[in-house]
Amino acid sequence: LLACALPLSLASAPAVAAPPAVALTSVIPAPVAVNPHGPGFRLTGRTVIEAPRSARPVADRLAEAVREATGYRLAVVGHAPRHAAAIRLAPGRTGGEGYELSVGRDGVSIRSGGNAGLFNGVQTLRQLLPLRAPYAIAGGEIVDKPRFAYRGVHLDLARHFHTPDEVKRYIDEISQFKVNYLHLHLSDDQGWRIQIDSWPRLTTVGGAAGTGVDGVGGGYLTKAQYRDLVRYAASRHVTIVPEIDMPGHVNAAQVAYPELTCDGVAPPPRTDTAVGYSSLCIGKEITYRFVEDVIRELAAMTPGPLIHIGGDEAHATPQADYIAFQERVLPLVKKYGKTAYGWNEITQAPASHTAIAQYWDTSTTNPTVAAAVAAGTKVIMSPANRTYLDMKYDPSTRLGLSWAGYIEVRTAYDWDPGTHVTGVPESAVLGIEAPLWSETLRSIEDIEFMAFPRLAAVAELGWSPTRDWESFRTRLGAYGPRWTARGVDFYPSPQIPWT
Ligand code: TNX
Repeated sequence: LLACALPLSLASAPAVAAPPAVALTSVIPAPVAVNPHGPGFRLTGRTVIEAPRSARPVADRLAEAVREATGYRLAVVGHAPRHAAAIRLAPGRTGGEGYELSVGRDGVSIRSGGNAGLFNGVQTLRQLLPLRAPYAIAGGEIVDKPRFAYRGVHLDLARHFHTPDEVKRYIDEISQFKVNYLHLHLSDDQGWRIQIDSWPRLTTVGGAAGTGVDGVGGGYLTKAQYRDLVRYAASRHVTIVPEIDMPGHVNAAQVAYPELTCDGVAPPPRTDTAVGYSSLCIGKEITYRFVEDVIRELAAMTPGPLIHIGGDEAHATPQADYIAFQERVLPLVKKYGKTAYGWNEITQAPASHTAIAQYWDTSTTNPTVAAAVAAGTKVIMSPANRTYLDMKYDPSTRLGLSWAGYIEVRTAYDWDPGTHVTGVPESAVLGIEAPLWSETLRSIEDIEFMAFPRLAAVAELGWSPTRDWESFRTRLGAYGPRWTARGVDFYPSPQIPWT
Protein backbone atom coordinates (compact mmCIF):
# COMPACT_ATOMS: atom_id res chain seq x y z
CA LEU A 1 0.00 0.00 0.00
CA LEU A 2 2.70 2.44 1.05
CA ALA A 3 4.82 1.62 -1.98
CA CYS A 4 2.11 2.63 -4.40
CA ALA A 5 0.88 5.66 -2.43
CA LEU A 6 4.31 7.20 -2.14
CA PRO A 7 5.07 8.10 -5.81
CA LEU A 8 1.55 9.45 -6.16
CA SER A 9 1.86 11.88 -3.29
CA LEU A 10 5.32 12.93 -4.43
CA ALA A 11 4.01 13.71 -7.90
CA SER A 12 1.03 15.76 -6.77
CA ALA A 13 2.49 17.60 -3.80
CA PRO A 14 3.91 21.11 -4.15
CA ALA A 15 7.67 21.38 -3.78
CA VAL A 16 7.56 22.56 -0.15
CA ALA A 17 5.76 19.40 0.99
CA ALA A 18 8.21 16.96 -0.59
CA PRO A 19 10.69 16.55 2.30
CA PRO A 20 9.31 14.63 5.25
CA ALA A 21 8.00 17.18 7.70
CA VAL A 22 7.61 16.37 11.38
CA ALA A 23 3.90 15.70 12.01
CA LEU A 24 2.12 18.41 14.00
CA THR A 25 0.80 15.61 16.19
CA SER A 26 4.27 14.51 17.30
CA VAL A 27 4.84 17.25 19.89
CA ILE A 28 5.70 16.48 23.55
CA PRO A 29 3.82 17.38 25.70
CA ALA A 30 0.81 16.68 23.49
CA PRO A 31 -1.04 19.92 22.63
CA VAL A 32 -4.71 20.45 23.43
CA ALA A 33 -5.84 20.63 19.78
CA VAL A 34 -4.04 19.90 16.52
CA ASN A 35 -5.46 20.48 13.06
CA PRO A 36 -3.04 19.43 10.30
CA HIS A 37 -3.75 20.80 6.83
CA GLY A 38 -2.14 22.54 3.89
CA PRO A 39 1.28 22.26 2.32
CA GLY A 40 3.23 23.76 5.18
CA PHE A 41 6.23 26.06 5.08
CA ARG A 42 9.90 25.68 4.34
CA LEU A 43 12.24 27.58 6.65
CA THR A 44 15.40 28.89 4.99
CA GLY A 45 18.21 31.26 5.91
CA ARG A 46 16.13 34.08 4.42
CA THR A 47 13.17 33.53 6.75
CA VAL A 48 12.85 36.45 9.17
CA ILE A 49 11.49 36.53 12.70
CA GLU A 50 8.94 39.29 13.28
CA ALA A 51 8.13 40.36 16.80
CA PRO A 52 6.79 43.44 18.59
CA ARG A 53 9.27 45.09 20.91
CA SER A 54 7.66 43.48 23.96
CA ALA A 55 8.27 39.99 22.54
CA ARG A 56 11.86 40.68 21.52
CA PRO A 57 13.37 38.45 24.27
CA VAL A 58 11.31 35.49 23.02
CA ALA A 59 12.24 36.25 19.41
CA ASP A 60 15.93 36.37 20.33
CA ARG A 61 15.66 32.98 22.06
CA LEU A 62 13.95 31.59 18.97
CA ALA A 63 16.73 32.95 16.74
CA GLU A 64 19.31 31.34 19.02
CA ALA A 65 17.48 27.99 18.95
CA VAL A 66 17.17 28.09 15.14
CA ARG A 67 20.88 28.92 14.83
CA GLU A 68 21.80 25.96 17.04
CA ALA A 69 19.48 23.61 15.14
CA THR A 70 20.09 24.76 11.54
CA GLY A 71 23.07 27.10 11.44
CA TYR A 72 20.85 29.86 9.98
CA ARG A 73 21.17 33.30 11.51
CA LEU A 74 17.66 34.62 11.07
CA ALA A 75 17.09 38.37 11.28
CA VAL A 76 14.77 39.57 14.03
CA VAL A 77 12.68 42.54 12.89
CA GLY A 78 9.78 44.63 14.16
CA HIS A 79 7.89 44.47 10.85
CA ALA A 80 8.46 41.97 8.04
CA PRO A 81 7.27 42.89 4.52
CA ARG A 82 3.67 41.75 3.95
CA HIS A 83 4.24 38.46 2.14
CA ALA A 84 7.78 37.79 3.33
CA ALA A 85 8.55 34.31 4.60
CA ALA A 86 8.47 34.88 8.33
CA ILE A 87 7.94 33.45 11.77
CA ARG A 88 5.61 35.99 13.33
CA LEU A 89 5.21 36.38 17.09
CA ALA A 90 2.07 38.37 17.72
CA PRO A 91 -0.47 39.30 20.38
CA GLY A 92 -3.34 36.84 20.59
CA ARG A 93 -6.50 36.00 22.44
CA THR A 94 -5.02 33.05 24.32
CA GLY A 95 -3.88 34.39 27.65
CA GLY A 96 -1.31 33.22 30.18
CA GLU A 97 0.81 30.31 29.06
CA GLY A 98 -1.44 29.29 26.18
CA TYR A 99 -0.72 30.01 22.51
CA GLU A 100 -1.95 29.43 18.98
CA LEU A 101 0.49 28.26 16.32
CA SER A 102 -0.36 28.32 12.66
CA VAL A 103 1.80 27.12 9.76
CA GLY A 104 0.83 28.34 6.29
CA ARG A 105 2.54 28.92 2.96
CA ASP A 106 3.97 32.31 4.00
CA GLY A 107 5.33 31.16 7.28
CA VAL A 108 4.53 30.48 10.88
CA SER A 109 2.58 32.61 13.30
CA ILE A 110 2.59 32.17 17.05
CA ARG A 111 0.01 34.18 18.96
CA SER A 112 -0.48 34.64 22.66
CA GLY A 113 -1.56 37.25 25.15
CA GLY A 114 1.87 37.17 26.76
CA ASN A 115 5.51 36.19 26.43
CA ALA A 116 5.06 32.99 28.46
CA GLY A 117 2.60 31.73 25.85
CA LEU A 118 4.80 32.89 22.96
CA PHE A 119 7.75 31.09 24.54
CA ASN A 120 5.70 27.89 24.81
CA GLY A 121 4.69 28.21 21.17
CA VAL A 122 8.36 28.58 20.27
CA GLN A 123 9.15 25.32 22.12
CA THR A 124 6.47 23.59 20.04
CA LEU A 125 7.92 25.05 16.85
CA ARG A 126 11.41 23.80 17.76
CA GLN A 127 10.07 20.24 17.86
CA LEU A 128 8.46 20.71 14.43
CA LEU A 129 11.77 21.66 12.84
CA PRO A 130 13.33 18.64 11.10
CA LEU A 131 16.74 17.62 12.38
CA ARG A 132 18.39 18.42 9.04
CA ALA A 133 17.72 20.44 5.87
CA PRO A 134 15.43 20.95 4.08
CA TYR A 135 13.52 22.45 7.00
CA ALA A 136 9.94 21.68 5.99
CA ILE A 137 7.38 22.50 8.67
CA ALA A 138 4.04 20.72 8.47
CA GLY A 139 0.97 22.87 7.74
CA GLY A 140 -1.97 23.45 10.07
CA GLU A 141 -2.82 24.85 13.47
CA ILE A 142 -2.19 24.05 17.09
CA VAL A 143 -4.21 25.58 19.94
CA ASP A 144 -2.66 24.85 23.28
CA LYS A 145 -2.64 25.64 27.00
CA PRO A 146 -1.46 23.85 30.15
CA ARG A 147 -3.56 21.63 32.41
CA PHE A 148 -1.60 22.68 35.53
CA ALA A 149 0.02 26.02 36.33
CA TYR A 150 2.97 24.38 38.11
CA ARG A 151 5.15 22.00 36.09
CA GLY A 152 8.38 21.57 37.96
CA VAL A 153 11.59 19.70 38.36
CA HIS A 154 13.83 19.55 41.41
CA LEU A 155 17.59 19.18 41.51
CA ASP A 156 19.62 18.27 44.60
CA LEU A 157 22.77 20.43 44.77
CA ALA A 158 23.47 19.37 48.36
CA ARG A 159 24.43 15.68 48.07
CA HIS A 160 26.63 16.49 45.12
CA PHE A 161 27.13 20.06 44.02
CA HIS A 162 26.32 20.82 40.39
CA THR A 163 27.88 23.92 38.81
CA PRO A 164 25.88 26.87 37.44
CA ASP A 165 26.77 25.80 33.88
CA GLU A 166 25.39 22.31 34.52
CA VAL A 167 22.21 23.75 35.99
CA LYS A 168 21.86 26.01 32.94
CA ARG A 169 22.21 23.06 30.60
CA TYR A 170 19.48 21.28 32.55
CA ILE A 171 17.26 24.37 32.32
CA ASP A 172 17.75 24.41 28.53
CA GLU A 173 16.53 20.84 28.31
CA ILE A 174 13.59 20.98 30.73
CA SER A 175 12.19 24.21 29.29
CA GLN A 176 11.76 22.50 25.90
CA PHE A 177 9.05 20.37 27.54
CA LYS A 178 7.36 23.50 28.91
CA VAL A 179 8.54 22.86 32.47
CA ASN A 180 8.22 26.21 34.24
CA TYR A 181 9.64 25.75 37.78
CA LEU A 182 13.05 24.58 38.99
CA HIS A 183 13.23 23.69 42.68
CA LEU A 184 16.83 23.73 43.94
CA HIS A 185 17.58 21.65 47.06
CA LEU A 186 20.29 23.88 48.53
CA SER A 187 21.09 22.37 51.93
CA ASP A 188 21.27 18.98 53.55
CA ASP A 189 23.28 16.98 56.08
CA GLN A 190 26.30 16.79 53.79
CA GLY A 191 26.58 20.38 52.56
CA TRP A 192 25.21 23.91 52.36
CA ARG A 193 25.13 25.35 48.83
CA ILE A 194 23.94 28.97 48.98
CA GLN A 195 25.76 32.03 50.31
CA ILE A 196 24.05 33.61 53.35
CA ASP A 197 25.84 36.81 54.42
CA SER A 198 24.66 36.82 58.03
CA TRP A 199 25.93 33.24 58.59
CA PRO A 200 29.07 33.06 56.43
CA ARG A 201 30.41 29.76 57.78
CA LEU A 202 27.42 27.98 56.23
CA THR A 203 29.28 28.06 52.94
CA THR A 204 32.93 28.52 53.95
CA VAL A 205 32.59 25.37 56.07
CA GLY A 206 29.40 23.74 54.77
CA GLY A 207 30.24 24.29 51.12
CA ALA A 208 33.94 23.43 51.34
CA ALA A 209 35.70 20.90 49.14
CA GLY A 210 34.88 17.33 50.13
CA THR A 211 31.33 18.02 51.37
CA GLY A 212 29.65 15.91 48.68
CA VAL A 213 28.53 12.32 49.30
CA ASP A 214 31.57 10.07 49.86
CA GLY A 215 33.67 13.22 50.24
CA VAL A 216 33.48 13.89 46.51
CA GLY A 217 33.11 17.45 45.28
CA GLY A 218 31.71 20.35 47.23
CA GLY A 219 31.02 23.96 46.44
CA TYR A 220 28.22 26.43 46.69
CA LEU A 221 26.46 29.21 44.78
CA THR A 222 27.48 32.75 45.57
CA LYS A 223 24.62 35.23 45.64
CA ALA A 224 25.83 36.59 42.29
CA GLN A 225 25.80 33.11 40.76
CA TYR A 226 22.36 32.41 42.18
CA ARG A 227 20.98 35.68 40.79
CA ASP A 228 22.55 34.91 37.42
CA LEU A 229 20.84 31.49 37.47
CA VAL A 230 17.52 33.13 38.36
CA ARG A 231 17.91 35.47 35.37
CA TYR A 232 18.96 32.68 33.02
CA ALA A 233 16.00 30.56 34.09
CA ALA A 234 13.63 33.51 33.69
CA SER A 235 14.79 33.96 30.10
CA ARG A 236 13.53 30.39 29.55
CA HIS A 237 10.31 31.13 31.50
CA VAL A 238 11.48 28.95 34.37
CA THR A 239 11.02 30.22 37.94
CA ILE A 240 13.58 29.18 40.56
CA VAL A 241 12.25 27.83 43.89
CA PRO A 242 15.01 27.67 46.54
CA GLU A 243 14.84 25.08 49.32
CA ILE A 244 16.53 25.16 52.70
CA ASP A 245 15.69 21.88 54.40
CA MET A 246 14.74 22.07 58.13
CA PRO A 247 14.30 21.16 60.95
CA GLY A 248 15.97 17.90 59.82
CA HIS A 249 18.71 17.50 57.19
CA VAL A 250 20.76 20.21 58.96
CA ASN A 251 24.04 18.50 59.91
CA ALA A 252 26.14 20.72 57.63
CA ALA A 253 24.70 23.87 59.24
CA GLN A 254 25.43 22.48 62.71
CA VAL A 255 29.01 21.61 61.81
CA ALA A 256 29.44 25.26 60.78
CA TYR A 257 27.51 26.67 63.77
CA PRO A 258 27.48 24.34 66.82
CA GLU A 259 25.15 26.80 68.62
CA LEU A 260 22.40 25.37 66.38
CA THR A 261 22.52 22.08 68.33
CA CYS A 262 20.83 21.67 71.73
CA ASP A 263 24.08 20.85 73.54
CA GLY A 264 26.17 23.39 71.62
CA VAL A 265 28.66 20.73 70.53
CA ALA A 266 29.57 20.50 66.84
CA PRO A 267 28.65 17.15 65.29
CA PRO A 268 31.12 15.47 62.97
CA PRO A 269 30.76 16.30 59.27
CA ARG A 270 28.83 13.57 57.42
CA THR A 271 29.14 12.52 53.79
CA ASP A 272 27.26 9.22 54.05
CA THR A 273 23.68 8.94 52.75
CA ALA A 274 21.78 8.23 55.98
CA VAL A 275 18.76 10.47 56.63
CA GLY A 276 16.69 11.50 59.64
CA TYR A 277 19.43 11.90 62.29
CA SER A 278 19.86 15.68 62.59
CA SER A 279 17.51 18.34 63.96
CA LEU A 280 17.57 22.02 64.75
CA CYS A 281 17.04 22.73 68.47
CA ILE A 282 13.34 23.62 68.63
CA GLY A 283 13.45 25.28 72.07
CA LYS A 284 16.37 27.66 71.44
CA GLU A 285 15.72 31.22 70.27
CA ILE A 286 18.89 31.28 68.17
CA THR A 287 17.23 28.65 65.97
CA TYR A 288 14.60 31.18 64.90
CA ARG A 289 17.13 34.00 64.42
CA PHE A 290 19.00 31.65 62.09
CA VAL A 291 15.88 30.56 60.22
CA GLU A 292 14.61 34.12 59.83
CA ASP A 293 17.98 35.39 58.59
CA VAL A 294 18.13 32.62 56.01
CA ILE A 295 14.55 33.12 54.81
CA ARG A 296 15.02 36.91 54.64
CA GLU A 297 18.18 36.64 52.53
CA LEU A 298 16.72 33.93 50.32
CA ALA A 299 13.53 35.92 49.74
CA ALA A 300 15.57 39.01 48.85
CA MET A 301 17.45 37.18 46.08
CA THR A 302 14.43 35.24 44.79
CA PRO A 303 11.90 37.05 42.58
CA GLY A 304 9.72 33.92 42.33
CA PRO A 305 6.72 33.49 44.65
CA LEU A 306 7.81 30.35 46.55
CA ILE A 307 10.30 29.47 49.28
CA HIS A 308 10.61 25.75 50.13
CA ILE A 309 11.39 25.10 53.79
CA GLY A 310 11.91 21.32 53.51
CA GLY A 311 10.30 19.59 56.47
CA ASP A 312 10.88 15.98 55.35
CA GLU A 313 12.18 13.04 57.36
CA ALA A 314 12.60 14.97 60.62
CA HIS A 315 12.86 11.70 62.54
CA ALA A 316 15.14 13.25 65.15
CA THR A 317 12.55 15.93 65.99
CA PRO A 318 9.71 14.91 68.37
CA GLN A 319 6.34 15.43 66.68
CA ALA A 320 5.14 18.16 69.06
CA ASP A 321 8.40 20.03 68.49
CA TYR A 322 8.07 19.57 64.74
CA ILE A 323 4.60 21.13 64.75
CA ALA A 324 5.71 23.97 67.05
CA PHE A 325 8.63 24.65 64.70
CA GLN A 326 6.42 24.75 61.59
CA GLU A 327 3.89 27.01 63.35
CA ARG A 328 6.67 29.58 63.73
CA VAL A 329 8.54 29.03 60.47
CA LEU A 330 5.75 28.76 57.89
CA PRO A 331 4.43 32.26 58.80
CA LEU A 332 7.99 33.64 58.53
CA VAL A 333 7.94 32.87 54.82
CA LYS A 334 4.79 34.97 54.47
CA LYS A 335 6.44 37.77 56.47
CA TYR A 336 9.01 38.08 53.67
CA GLY A 337 6.38 38.16 50.96
CA LYS A 338 6.56 34.57 49.77
CA THR A 339 4.32 31.51 49.84
CA ALA A 340 5.65 28.62 51.92
CA TYR A 341 6.21 25.30 50.21
CA GLY A 342 7.31 22.14 52.05
CA TRP A 343 7.43 18.33 51.86
CA ASN A 344 4.09 16.74 52.79
CA GLU A 345 5.04 16.25 56.47
CA ILE A 346 4.31 19.97 56.98
CA THR A 347 0.58 19.13 56.75
CA GLN A 348 0.77 18.04 60.39
CA ALA A 349 0.94 21.75 61.30
CA PRO A 350 -2.18 23.98 60.97
CA ALA A 351 0.02 26.75 59.54
CA SER A 352 0.31 24.58 56.42
CA HIS A 353 -3.29 25.38 55.52
CA THR A 354 -2.12 28.50 53.70
CA ALA A 355 0.96 26.75 52.31
CA ILE A 356 1.79 24.28 49.56
CA ALA A 357 2.63 20.66 50.34
CA GLN A 358 4.81 18.55 48.06
CA TYR A 359 3.32 15.04 48.05
CA TRP A 360 6.25 12.58 47.96
CA ASP A 361 4.48 9.69 49.69
CA THR A 362 4.29 6.41 47.75
CA SER A 363 0.80 5.70 49.11
CA THR A 364 -2.39 6.84 47.43
CA THR A 365 -3.93 7.58 50.81
CA ASN A 366 -2.57 9.95 53.42
CA PRO A 367 -5.22 11.12 55.92
CA THR A 368 -3.02 13.93 57.29
CA VAL A 369 -2.57 15.40 53.83
CA ALA A 370 -6.28 14.91 52.98
CA ALA A 371 -7.34 16.72 56.18
CA ALA A 372 -5.00 19.62 55.42
CA VAL A 373 -6.33 19.83 51.87
CA ALA A 374 -9.88 20.03 53.26
CA ALA A 375 -8.63 22.98 55.33
CA GLY A 376 -7.04 24.77 52.37
CA THR A 377 -3.57 23.34 51.72
CA LYS A 378 -2.64 23.16 48.03
CA VAL A 379 -0.61 20.25 46.73
CA ILE A 380 2.11 19.63 44.19
CA MET A 381 2.32 15.98 43.21
CA SER A 382 5.69 14.20 43.41
CA PRO A 383 4.81 10.62 44.39
CA ALA A 384 8.20 8.96 44.83
CA ASN A 385 7.19 5.74 43.05
CA ARG A 386 6.14 7.71 39.93
CA THR A 387 8.10 10.96 39.67
CA TYR A 388 11.42 10.37 41.45
CA LEU A 389 13.98 10.65 38.71
CA ASP A 390 16.66 9.23 41.03
CA MET A 391 14.94 5.83 41.17
CA LYS A 392 16.54 3.19 38.96
CA TYR A 393 14.71 2.28 35.75
CA ASP A 394 15.22 -1.41 36.48
CA PRO A 395 17.58 -3.53 38.61
CA SER A 396 20.40 -3.14 36.08
CA THR A 397 20.49 0.69 36.14
CA ARG A 398 24.04 1.74 37.06
CA LEU A 399 22.97 4.91 38.91
CA GLY A 400 20.20 5.80 41.33
CA LEU A 401 18.37 4.28 44.28
CA SER A 402 15.43 1.87 44.51
CA TRP A 403 13.70 2.47 47.86
CA ALA A 404 10.51 3.66 46.08
CA GLY A 405 10.75 0.95 43.42
CA TYR A 406 11.95 0.82 39.84
CA ILE A 407 10.46 3.44 37.55
CA GLU A 408 10.37 2.58 33.86
CA VAL A 409 8.97 5.16 31.45
CA ARG A 410 5.46 3.71 31.48
CA THR A 411 5.34 3.77 35.29
CA ALA A 412 6.29 7.45 35.23
CA TYR A 413 3.61 8.13 32.61
CA ASP A 414 0.58 6.01 33.48
CA TRP A 415 -1.11 7.76 36.44
CA ASP A 416 -3.25 10.83 36.98
CA PRO A 417 -2.04 13.65 39.25
CA GLY A 418 -5.63 14.93 39.55
CA THR A 419 -7.03 11.71 41.09
CA HIS A 420 -3.94 9.95 42.45
CA VAL A 421 -4.46 10.60 46.17
CA THR A 422 -7.72 10.10 48.06
CA GLY A 423 -9.03 13.44 49.31
CA VAL A 424 -6.73 15.45 47.02
CA PRO A 425 -8.98 16.51 44.15
CA GLU A 426 -7.67 18.16 41.00
CA SER A 427 -8.91 21.52 42.31
CA ALA A 428 -6.33 21.26 45.13
CA VAL A 429 -3.49 20.21 42.84
CA LEU A 430 -1.34 23.09 41.57
CA GLY A 431 0.73 20.75 39.48
CA ILE A 432 3.46 18.18 39.38
CA GLU A 433 7.18 18.07 40.11
CA ALA A 434 9.88 15.52 39.31
CA PRO A 435 12.62 15.43 41.98
CA LEU A 436 16.18 14.41 41.18
CA TRP A 437 18.15 13.57 44.33
CA SER A 438 21.84 13.29 43.71
CA GLU A 439 23.32 10.86 46.23
CA THR A 440 24.55 8.76 43.27
CA LEU A 441 24.82 11.51 40.65
CA ARG A 442 27.94 13.54 40.08
CA SER A 443 28.07 14.79 36.51
CA ILE A 444 25.63 16.40 34.08
CA GLU A 445 25.73 13.13 32.13
CA ASP A 446 24.50 11.32 35.26
CA ILE A 447 21.70 13.88 35.66
CA GLU A 448 20.63 13.55 32.03
CA PHE A 449 20.66 9.77 32.06
CA MET A 450 18.25 9.66 35.01
CA ALA A 451 16.05 12.56 33.90
CA PHE A 452 15.60 11.58 30.27
CA PRO A 453 13.37 10.21 28.93
CA ARG A 454 11.24 10.05 32.11
CA LEU A 455 11.00 13.80 32.53
CA ALA A 456 9.16 14.01 29.21
CA ALA A 457 6.49 11.73 30.72
CA VAL A 458 6.07 13.87 33.83
CA ALA A 459 5.99 17.04 31.71
CA GLU A 460 3.18 15.62 29.60
CA LEU A 461 1.15 14.76 32.71
CA GLY A 462 1.55 18.36 33.85
CA TRP A 463 0.63 19.96 30.54
CA SER A 464 -1.68 17.78 28.45
CA PRO A 465 -5.41 17.30 29.07
CA THR A 466 -5.37 13.64 28.03
CA ARG A 467 -3.03 10.70 28.47
CA ASP A 468 -2.34 8.08 25.82
CA TRP A 469 0.58 5.70 26.35
CA GLU A 470 0.68 4.37 22.77
CA SER A 471 0.75 7.89 21.37
CA PHE A 472 3.32 9.02 23.92
CA ARG A 473 5.73 6.16 23.33
CA THR A 474 5.63 6.75 19.57
CA ARG A 475 6.27 10.48 19.96
CA LEU A 476 9.03 9.83 22.49
CA GLY A 477 10.68 7.34 20.15
CA ALA A 478 10.75 9.97 17.43
CA TYR A 479 12.18 12.55 19.86
CA GLY A 480 15.29 10.46 20.69
CA PRO A 481 17.44 11.73 17.78
CA ARG A 482 16.93 15.30 19.06
CA TRP A 483 18.58 14.39 22.36
CA THR A 484 21.32 12.58 20.45
CA ALA A 485 21.89 15.64 18.26
CA ARG A 486 22.30 17.85 21.34
CA GLY A 487 24.59 15.36 23.06
CA VAL A 488 22.07 14.55 25.81
CA ASP A 489 22.84 11.20 27.41
CA PHE A 490 19.37 9.63 27.73
CA TYR A 491 18.36 6.12 28.80
CA PRO A 492 17.25 4.11 25.74
CA SER A 493 14.31 2.43 27.45
CA PRO A 494 13.26 -0.88 25.86
CA GLN A 495 9.63 0.24 26.23
CA ILE A 496 10.10 2.91 23.57
CA PRO A 497 10.28 2.41 19.76
CA TRP A 498 13.35 4.63 19.22
CA THR A 499 13.79 5.79 15.65
C1 TNX B 1 14.05 10.82 50.48
S1 TNX B 1 12.06 12.47 49.41
C2 TNX B 1 14.40 12.13 50.76
C3 TNX B 1 15.74 12.61 50.39
C4 TNX B 1 16.53 11.56 49.68
C5 TNX B 1 15.64 10.80 48.75
C6 TNX B 1 16.36 9.81 47.88
C7 TNX B 1 12.43 13.36 50.55
C8 TNX B 1 11.52 14.45 50.81
N1 TNX B 1 13.54 13.07 51.22
O1 TNX B 1 16.41 13.05 51.53
O2 TNX B 1 17.55 12.18 48.96
O3 TNX B 1 14.68 10.13 49.51
O4 TNX B 1 15.51 9.25 46.94
